Amino acid sequence: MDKEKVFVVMAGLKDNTIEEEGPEISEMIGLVEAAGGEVLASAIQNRQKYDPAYFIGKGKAEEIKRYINELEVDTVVFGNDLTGSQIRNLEDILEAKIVDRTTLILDIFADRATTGEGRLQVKLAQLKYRLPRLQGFGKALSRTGGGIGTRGPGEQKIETDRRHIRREISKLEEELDKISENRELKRKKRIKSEIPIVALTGYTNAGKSTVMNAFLNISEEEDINEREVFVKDMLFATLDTSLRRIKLKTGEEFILTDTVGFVSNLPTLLIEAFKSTLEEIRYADLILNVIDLSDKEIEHQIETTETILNELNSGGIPRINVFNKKDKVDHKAIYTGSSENSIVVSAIDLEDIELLGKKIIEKLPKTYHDVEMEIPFSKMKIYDLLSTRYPVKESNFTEFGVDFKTRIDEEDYNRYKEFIRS
Ligand SMILES: Nc1nc2c(ncn2[C@@H]2O[C@H](COP(=O)(O)OP(=O)(O)OP(=O)(O)O)[C@@H](O)[C@H]2O)c(=O)[nH]1
Ligand SMILES: [Mg+2]
Repeated sequence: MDKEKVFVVMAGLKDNTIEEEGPEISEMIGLVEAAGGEVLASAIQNRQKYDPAYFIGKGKAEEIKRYINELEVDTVVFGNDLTGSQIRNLEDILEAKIVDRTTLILDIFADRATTGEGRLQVKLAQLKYRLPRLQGFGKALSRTGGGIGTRGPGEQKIETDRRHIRREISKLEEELDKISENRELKRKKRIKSEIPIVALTGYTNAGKSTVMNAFLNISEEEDINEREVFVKDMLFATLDTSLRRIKLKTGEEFILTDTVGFVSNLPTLLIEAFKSTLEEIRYADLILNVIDLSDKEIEHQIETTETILNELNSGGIPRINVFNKKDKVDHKAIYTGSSENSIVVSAIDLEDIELLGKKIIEKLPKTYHDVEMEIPFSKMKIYDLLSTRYPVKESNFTEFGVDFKTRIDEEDYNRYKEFIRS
């Protein structure tokens, strides 16, 4: 099938301008491609304020109309969000399908969502976004019937009845609440199990899922094939959260979570819809923030990720910045901040992942285990050492040695496993 031909339009404001070939435009091109379209050309306009009727200037719209006639464009994608009446007015002038930024991103998500929860979340976000824009979308989308901007899980046609949509929204919210309660229960169970949680975050396509799979590869567990997660060179390959238990050779364990990637101006509705998915990040003991070193727009990538991590209130969680894909760049050009909180790796190099594993253990708040131990008389030195290091309770001498309860850290737990009775 031929790719949908797209013209990208983006507007900036005087104190927040857009450049002709700047990072915002290349991000938009990536998003259009992720939605299955092909960008033929783009236009930008920096304005004092956005035009209430046409978003960009009417003159600019007319100029764009001439280009799109020439190029035989199917769809005009705006890199900003539009109101219902702006969509309608632009459609009248441009005589093409108009898709705005949030609609485009939701469309990609609709295409990618595989699990029940992901699909419900996307559908909810789509309906909420459409509700105040029905007039605009109703007309714009019925014109071409299909393609970018029209995808939705389990949806045949764009629903235009307000009451019906509202009912649908409450139904979806109820269903999602139930799933979220269930998730909460599971989370409590995990917290009780005392295994620390490490969350992967970062820009989409930075390599989060690749890091996850690399850890599975060096993990002591078997049957990793079944447990590997999906990796692909595309935006938003991952939409759902996966949790995997990782056990390092040295015995330390943690749960690693992989979740949806970030993109700049991630629509608020989408953050809201994916709240319970993104919440995994807030409950983490440590964040592994993956950054793609080979990205030409690395500063934009870092800025975006920082903004979203702030919005998720994750400031208090210890963090390691993982600068990834070092195999794709000239080392001399790398700037990665302080080495205390960052590491430069290639996720496809398992030695690098081992080093990252070490760093994770260093950074993780120490975990303690309540244990009952029995140490034979021949190893009394160990008892002496442990009793100076930790408070010892209920110690009793038996005919074999000493029997006691205490609370020890992960390292000693692994070191003296043979003496632990429970
Ligand atoms: N050369 C190189 N490629 C890598 C490295 N790490 C990941 N990649 C590639 O980068 C692409 C994206 O990797 P993913 O792991 O899917 O990225 P992600 O962050 O999970 O992306 P989303 O799930 O889409 O948000 C894939 O084609 C990987 O093979 C690396 O260290 N070096
Ligand atoms: Mg992924």
